[in-house]
Amino acid sequence: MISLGITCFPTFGGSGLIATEIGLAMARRGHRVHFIARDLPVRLHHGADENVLFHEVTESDYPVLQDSSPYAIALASKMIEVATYERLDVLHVHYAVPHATAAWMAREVLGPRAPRIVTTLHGTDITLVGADPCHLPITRFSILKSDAVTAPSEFLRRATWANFDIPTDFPIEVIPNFVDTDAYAPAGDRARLRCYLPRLGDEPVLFHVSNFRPVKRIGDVVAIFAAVNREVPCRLVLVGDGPERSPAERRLRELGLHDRVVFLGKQEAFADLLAASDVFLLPSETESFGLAALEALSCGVPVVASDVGGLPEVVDEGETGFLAPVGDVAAMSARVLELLRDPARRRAFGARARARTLERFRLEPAIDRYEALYRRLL
Ligand code: GMT
Repeated sequence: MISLGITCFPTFGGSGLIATEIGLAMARRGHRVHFIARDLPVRLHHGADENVLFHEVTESDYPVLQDSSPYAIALASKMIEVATYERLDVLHVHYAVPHATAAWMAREVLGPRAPRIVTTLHGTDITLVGADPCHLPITRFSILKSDAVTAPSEFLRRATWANFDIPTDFPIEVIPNFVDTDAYAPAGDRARLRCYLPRLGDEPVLFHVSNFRPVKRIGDVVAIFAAVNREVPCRLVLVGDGPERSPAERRLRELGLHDRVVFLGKQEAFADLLAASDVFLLPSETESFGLAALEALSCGVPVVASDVGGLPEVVDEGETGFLAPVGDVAAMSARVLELLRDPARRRAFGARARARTLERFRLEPAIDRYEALYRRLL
């Protein structure tokens, strides 16, 4: 039995979902799992499994610290406490910034009693935040000090070596992200879509899921939908929330399209709605992997996305979806129309998407690889 600590951001995002699924799967395999986070991770239903425990990182609010709450220090202290009381064997942190740094601090304090540190990189820690000169030296150091480092795509492995000037013989294991193929399955529920989209007849439905940050290019989602809708009347469902939601809602109203669109906000249970849709849109500026696209493919829904980052490792161009240069709204709209105008082709893409997800991105084989990694370190 491995005593495993897991730290992640409890936000509506792929890294937290992946961390949670790893923890829950390890608990099902009889290991003891301790989540150490600021809040209960999304989709962690605490209490559902006696092998899963949650430890909240609490931060003190001292006036002298002004607006800067020292999260990394509070986290490191909690890691030390949990590692000591629960005799952690492995501490698996998701995101280099600042989680790998906090884990390194904890290890320095714990000395020989310290757990082994596994760092999984997810994207913005490498391409944006960590690569920012004000974070770069400590991010690089924390990556190099981890006992093992993993990345969800070949793209992110190469970006880590390049952005941090790390020699390519420094091992970074690529363990692709995965999806629960039972939860994300082609069994769609068009009737439930109708609850959100009144008067939805046979019109096709486009779908998008994200945290609505600028990197997701929500403006392109709106522009693609508007262009497609001019040719083939359709609907748009958006799941998630974030800073770009308001501008998108405003734009859709300006275009007079708001009654063809529904914003569901942050939702956990949308797989049946996704599976009942026709095309998934992900025109991001960058994605280390694109877990939302994988969830769509698992549901048998073709993806039209940017040809960037790790997306070509997830979406097979011309077979399970289409990829176009970042910002090329015209090309993406044309690809969506191709799929909508040829339902047989769309279904063939969907069937291949499901088959390839089952071949390459199932949960259990990925968990086998994480478990093997933990055992190797011990
Ligand atoms: O995309 C985001 O802004 C959320 C972020 C996260 O924290 O989950 O996503 C990153 O990690 C996911 C899980 O590995 C990947 O699927 C996303 O592609 C990656 N996002 C970016 O690289 C922008």
